[in-house]
Amino acid sequence: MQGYNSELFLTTSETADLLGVHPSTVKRWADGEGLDADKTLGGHRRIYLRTALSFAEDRGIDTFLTPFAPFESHVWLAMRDAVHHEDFQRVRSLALGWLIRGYPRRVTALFQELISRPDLSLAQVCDHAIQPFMAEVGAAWREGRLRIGEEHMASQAILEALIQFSPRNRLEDPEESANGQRRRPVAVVGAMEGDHHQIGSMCIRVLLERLGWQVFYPGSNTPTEEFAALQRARGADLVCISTSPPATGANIRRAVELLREYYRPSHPYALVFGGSGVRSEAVLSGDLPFRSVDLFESARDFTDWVQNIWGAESGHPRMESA
Ligand code: B12
Repeated sequence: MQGYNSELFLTTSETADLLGVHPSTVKRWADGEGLDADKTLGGHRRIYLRTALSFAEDRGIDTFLTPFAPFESHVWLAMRDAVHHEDFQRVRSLALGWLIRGYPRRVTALFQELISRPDLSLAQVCDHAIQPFMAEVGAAWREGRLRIGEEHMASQAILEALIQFSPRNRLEDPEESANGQRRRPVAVVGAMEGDHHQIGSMCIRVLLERLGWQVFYPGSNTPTEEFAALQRARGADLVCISTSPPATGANIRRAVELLREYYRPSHPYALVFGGSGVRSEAVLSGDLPFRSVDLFESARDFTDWVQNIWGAESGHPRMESA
């Protein structure tokens, strides 16, 4: 067969994933039930993406690519790089192109698709797709390739993609509401006073929610006193404060000093600062009352910490992987 190794020829199991059926169903369809397939020299079936999509359309099967028409093949390749090679370059250039051409809803849909993939962790998507994509958006704006309105649209598109995965937007889990005794760990997550960047803290909010935490989210530019008040009012086990540049070590130290004044041993909690604004000079020493104080630059390191140290120490049931 001609060009069977082209990037747009799918294996039987890739076709099955796309069409939401078992690979044996794809084989049956390919063996005389209307799905055209080529064979490799080794005898393996290969199905051209377009063929699979028009077959799906004929049978009324919706695929994850349906909302992206006419860019199905671009999205297919971008998702394949992301899922199989942890390479998000195609995702980012596709999203940037859509932004420039005025299709922010497609950007939201693309990131939603990434976030919903069971084979990618949310931390991976935040650190390797969302963070570098927004950095590219910032660079494109500085170079004059994007207008400020488009930068705002990019932020909005990403925030919308993330918020879809907040449990408040899902149906209540009946088992959870019926079973009042099992207390979920509680966190307060927001961005530091004076910091209007919201996406980093939103990543951490959704990540913790996925791990089974109950999260109170005051948003960006949250006064330090507000973090303290919310922690006490909600009995939070963890307070996470996001900082972006140009936040400095001095800002973090000031926040720690203030939180120390408000700290009550009757309401113990761990304190975490995170984001591209954390700096090693902010390393805190001395006798601090918090259960712990940590700094993280990435969502991945934070997730490992939450799962390996915090989860075990607090005695909460083992949480599912984010
Ligand atoms: C979008 C954006 C904005 C938007 C924010 C919109 C919104 N609703 O959030 C708006 C337009 C409001 C904005 C404003 C400003 N911005 Co701005 N902004 C950006 C941009 C392009 C993207 C930031 C972003 O969302 N990144 C995506 C998230 C996911 O990345 P992240 O925050 O780093 O989070 C990741 C990690 O750090 C970590 N993380 C983050 N938080 C936390 C928290 C915890 C607890 C943990 C564990 C981990 C963690 O996990 C995340 C996933 O990997 C960056 C460019 C860049 N290179 O980052 C500039 C950037 C951050 N902004 C910058 C500047 C200068 C400003 C302004 C001062 C501009 C101005 N002159 O008005 C103001 C500041 C306002 C303020 N006081 O905060 C500079 C900072 C430079 C510096 N060194 O000082 C940057 C770097 C752009 C640049 N190169 O000039 N900005």
